Parts: sequence; structure tokens; C-alpha cells
Amino acid sequence: MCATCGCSGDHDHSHGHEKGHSHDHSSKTIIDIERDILQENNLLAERNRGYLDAKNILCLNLVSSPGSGKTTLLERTLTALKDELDFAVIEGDQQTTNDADRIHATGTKVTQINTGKGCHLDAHMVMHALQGLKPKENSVLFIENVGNLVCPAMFDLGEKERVVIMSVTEGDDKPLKYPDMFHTSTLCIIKKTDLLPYVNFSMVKARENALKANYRLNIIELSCTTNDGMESWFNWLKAKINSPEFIT
Ligand SMILES: Nc1nc2c(ncn2[C@@H]2O[C@H](COP(=O)(O)OP(=O)(O)OP(=O)(O)O)[C@@H](O)[C@H]2O)c(=O)[nH]1
Ligand SMILES: [Mg+2]
Repeated sequence: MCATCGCSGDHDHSHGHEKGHSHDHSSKTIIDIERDILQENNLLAERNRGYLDAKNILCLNLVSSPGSGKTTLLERTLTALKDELDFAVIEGDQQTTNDADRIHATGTKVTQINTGKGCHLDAHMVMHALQGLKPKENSVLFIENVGNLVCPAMFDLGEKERVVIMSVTEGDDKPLKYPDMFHTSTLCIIKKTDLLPYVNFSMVKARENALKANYRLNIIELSCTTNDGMESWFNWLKAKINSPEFIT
């Protein structure tokens, strides 16, 4: 995990798991540092947002646990809509250019950020990526965050909206266990629905749990294997583009 968001192994996370612990001086210091980092991040995120707004770019931050299907969803979306919309992608992973290579194969402009030991993207990384990528005016920019349902929730990147993806193989309780990610998102995509017959997952419970974390959350169920539900996602995306804020 990473040193910047406070989840590094350097810090003692055992507090809170033991009965009768007291918040000592070291715990307080950790909270102060975290606040400083987030303040700096938030300033840079606003700068990114200003740049993106000025160019009328719809920026969506895709967040999920590892392997829930973010890159697959992007591959399908970029391929299906490339004649209708201009896209660019920022890929975030700890290591490898695997995902950027997959996006590049669709013919889309893409840049990869490797975070090393870091477990999330931050606004500073995205600012540098934007300088190199130079997304077109009136386009859609997808940022695929590092697979992690915890730390990316804290880091505003300057996106317009956050899209949280969960797959049916992860369990229907994820919104209850990681509420911040669902609370800060506007759309929840429940993915890999083709696997529903094989896993112990209640769609009713998953929806209830997601709405407990955020009662305004839009929810779309889909499968990239059967394409069921893909049209709903495309329609959601096109509605964003056609909203008065993004008339091109
Ligand atoms: N059955 C099924 N498998 C899927 C679906 N979408 C993605 N997968 C598979 O899930 C695995 C992970 O997909 P990725 O798109 O790489 O997931 P990711 O979220 O980008 O992964 P990270 O970037 O490593 O966090 C791959 O084997 C995909 O083929 C789906 O809708 N149904
Ligand atoms: Mg990926």
C-alpha cells in the first residue's frame, strides 16, 4: 500500500482492533498529515477541473476493486462509440502498461500512470498526464483508477463524476463495507451479470446496499460477455454529453 494516503505499513493500524485503546499522539499526527495531503490534492483537482471545463471535456473517474472489469468495459465502449464521440483515456496501475496497451489497440489516445507502491491516482499525477495527453475539446476523458475500493475514494482527481463498478463475483455487501466509494459516485455499474447463475449474489440486496450508501446513486446492471445492459450504459453516457453543460 502507499505512504501518502496513510495506509502504509509504516503506520500502526492495530489501534481500533483492540478493546480499550486510547488515541495517542502518533494517531493524531497521522490525521494531520493526511489533511495536508488532501488539501494540496484538492487544490490541484480544482485546477484539473478548470482545465477540463474550459475545454468542455467530460471526465469520468472509474473506480472499483481489482479485476471487476474496468478495462473491458472501456474497450467495449470505445469500440462501440468511436464514430460518435471523441475519447481519451488515462490508465492507472501500480505496474505494467497492460491496460494502456489494451486501450491503444482500440485506436484511442491513452497514457499510463504507474503508481509504484501507491494504491490510488492523485490530482498531481493526472495534471501531468493531461499535459502529455492533451485530450481534444468536446471529448470524453475516462480515468481508470488503480483497482482499490478504499483509498481512491479520498482523492478528487478533478473529474466531473465518479463511476463505481462492482462485479457479481465480489459479493452484494461491498457497498456496506466500502461506503465512501459508493457515497462519492453518481453511477454504480454492477458487472459480470452473466455469472449470476454461478455465484451467491443477490441483486436485490446489492441494489439496497448501494442505495443505503448513496440514495441518489444510479445503478446499471451489465455484462460485457453477453452485452446485456450495455445499451443502458451507452445511453447514460450520451445523456451526460447531451446535458446543457456539455452541448458540443
Ligand atoms: N464473465 C465476465 N467476465 C468479465 C466481464 N468483464 C470483464 N471480465 C473479465 O474479468 C477479468 C478482469 O477484467 P479487466 O477488465 O481487466 O478488469 P479491471 O477492473 O480493468 O482490472 P484491474 O485494472 O487489474 O483492476 C478479465 O478476465 C475479463 O475478461 C464480464 O462482464 N463478464
Ligand atoms: Mg484495468
